[in-house]
Amino acid sequence: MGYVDEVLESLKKKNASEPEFLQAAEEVLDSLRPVVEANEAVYRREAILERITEPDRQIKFRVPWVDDKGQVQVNIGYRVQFNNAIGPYKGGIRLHPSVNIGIIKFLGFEQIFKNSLTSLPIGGGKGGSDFDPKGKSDREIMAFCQSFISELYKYIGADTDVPAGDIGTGAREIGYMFGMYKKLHGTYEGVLTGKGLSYGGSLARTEATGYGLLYITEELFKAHGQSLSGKTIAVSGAGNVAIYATQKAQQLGAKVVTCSDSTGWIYDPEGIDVELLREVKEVKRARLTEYAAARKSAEYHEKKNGEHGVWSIKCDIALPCATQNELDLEDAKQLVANGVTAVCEGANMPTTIDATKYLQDNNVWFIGGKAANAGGVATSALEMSQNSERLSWSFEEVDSKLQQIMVNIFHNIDDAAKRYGCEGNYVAGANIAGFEKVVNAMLAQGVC
Ligand code: NDP
Ligand code: 2IT
Repeated sequence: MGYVDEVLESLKKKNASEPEFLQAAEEVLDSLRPVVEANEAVYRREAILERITEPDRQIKFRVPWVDDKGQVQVNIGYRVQFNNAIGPYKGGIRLHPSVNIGIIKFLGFEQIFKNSLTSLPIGGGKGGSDFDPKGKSDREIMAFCQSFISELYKYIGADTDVPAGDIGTGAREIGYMFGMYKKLHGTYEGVLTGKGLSYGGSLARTEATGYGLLYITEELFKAHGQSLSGKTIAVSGAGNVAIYATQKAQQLGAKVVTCSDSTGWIYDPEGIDVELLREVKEVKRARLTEYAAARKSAEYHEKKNGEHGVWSIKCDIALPCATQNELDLEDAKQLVANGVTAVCEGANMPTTIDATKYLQDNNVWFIGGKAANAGGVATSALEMSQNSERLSWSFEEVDSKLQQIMVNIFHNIDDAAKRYGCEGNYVAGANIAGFEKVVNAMLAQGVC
């Protein structure tokens, strides 16, 4: 049995209760085969694959907080510090009832390669809690965030581990966490990114993941002699990534006709009204039924299991921007039947492995999340730079750096795929390019 298969087998035994982590590990290791085969003796001796798939450490803690009725609630908090070969651990905090250690491990593992692709000095980590922010008052959110960080603060720091937003964690939550960190630690430092602009946040961080997704998609089309102008796009999600992906797509001349949330989805043939969507989701924190109620051209569909949702709509480009495994094989077949040209992942691992293979086998250009959504964490790293030099850059400066980073990522993953004989396989290209840099650093730093 080859080295990759041995390690995958052992991972399956050791992590049987963590299907999302196993899925992420299998996707990466499978596509690293040509690199591993070319370096097998060294990687085996140095146990590179065993080391890169085992987190440096996993922190799990109790998060007690008092709700508005005076009742004490208890949630579980996690931080997985996966790999810091190329920089301090960096990755978001997910607040969602589905969060468990396997989900945080899959996200932390992917973050190693994504962060490496940005070309900036950041390692991989991720955190979160099974806390559900939906329907909570501002005071309850603050109580949770303060309790969460009052344990986590011991393990993070501007040069150690720098958390940020993810599902359920936006500027409000980061603000409450930053305030409590500052009080407990007694330092004013860039320990979190995605901060408000008046206390160390970076312009363009809010927009960065969605904008970055469109910058790389644009470069993909350019490389194939096409542009985004006039293209029809299906987006899923209605959160931070989906909103700013939609905004940038429209600026680039495409038409986004869908969005979705956890209870339903919208088909708006005249194009999504981004300002209305922002009002419904960012300000009112309401459901998409409110979008439909305010817009004549929009059809609202309740989410139903077994139906394709936004993927049933004919489009040139599909941008999954909600959550993991939201685009399965049947959805992929529907997209291909409808003539889709490209799928680029705004979310982390939104496409199942068999759906990805089906899309690739049917010549759909496919860029996975580690490359396509790297603009968010890249801009977080730019926020860290600004915090270190105690300066704030203009929106244009950050945005143009972001654009350059995404263009570079596209060419790096394209080149890596070509180097290893799998031209056009951007998933393999991203995994290989991300892996090479981290492994070189691990080898240079010895066994640690
Ligand atoms: P948000 O919390 O802002 O939005 C998530 C959106 O997805 C919401 O509209 C939510 O619906 C919807 N959704 C639908 N089904 C689910 C489900 N089962 N679980 C969670 N959400 C669901 O998160 P983001 O936009 O920040 O994140 C979206 C994806 O992008 C995630 O995979 C995240 O890991 C990834 N990502 C985020 C980055 C960032 O900078 N924020 C950077 C890189 C990747 P509802 O409105 O009903 O809650
Ligand atoms: O998945 C991701 O890359 C994020 N949620 C952003 C992480 C960050 O540190 O900005």
